[in-house]
Amino acid sequence: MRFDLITLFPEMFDILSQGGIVKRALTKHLIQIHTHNPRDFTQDPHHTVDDRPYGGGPGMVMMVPPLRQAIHSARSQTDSENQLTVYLSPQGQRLTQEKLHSWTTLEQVVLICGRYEGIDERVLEHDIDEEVSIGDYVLTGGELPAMIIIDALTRLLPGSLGHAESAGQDSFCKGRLDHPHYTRPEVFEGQSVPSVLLSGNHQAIKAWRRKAALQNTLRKRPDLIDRVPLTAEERDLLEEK
Ligand code: 4FD
Repeated sequence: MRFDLITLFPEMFDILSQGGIVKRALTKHLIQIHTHNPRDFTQDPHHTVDDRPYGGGPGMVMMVPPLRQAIHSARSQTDSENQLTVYLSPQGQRLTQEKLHSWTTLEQVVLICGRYEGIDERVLEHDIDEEVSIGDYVLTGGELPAMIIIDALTRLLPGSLGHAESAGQDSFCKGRLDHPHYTRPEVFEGQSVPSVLLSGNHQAIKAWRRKAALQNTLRKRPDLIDRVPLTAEERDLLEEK
């Protein structure tokens, strides 16, 4: 999978190659990251990429010509038609683990990072497949949301996580939270690890984890249960002593 970032701040993405699972995926050639700066597609002496909004008001808007040229240049760099162009904005559809899963087979993901008040609406109408938001808050640019998409997608690609890791049993699989985790020491400052986890009884451990995950979900994120109602099996699990 290749990621193409349309950004006025390409240096921000250097951090991705400095460590962690994304760096490893780059080294293993599981992913590629390319940046395209709309400023490089300007002709005027000041390399203008933004302008004042028609109709007045505060702030600036990213103008069509350099932005559209940068997007077209990025998209022309692959022969594949298996591409998706995403605009990160607070007005987008909420990013979900489900949406990320549906993107894992793409050849190219083009991520448009807006600055100022956003981009000229005509780019949205003509050049963007999906407008996506990482959550209901406003940032100074789309670069951090784009990095979140790169991070979350990379860890879903086959070969990206090691043996020990694994994206299978994550939080948000099937709309339920993860179970609690414990490691050494067995007792620390009077707090002990639930004894079932030390029992070696793998069936009992599995049952405990499923119940604890469900209790976690009910307590911390009841909205997830509303969306995917309890199954008969889950009801039984909760009623056990
Ligand atoms: N919640 C998000 C995305 C971008 C952003 C921007 C219009 C501002 C938050 C378009 C206004 C882009 C998000 C840049 N802030 N800031 O995903």
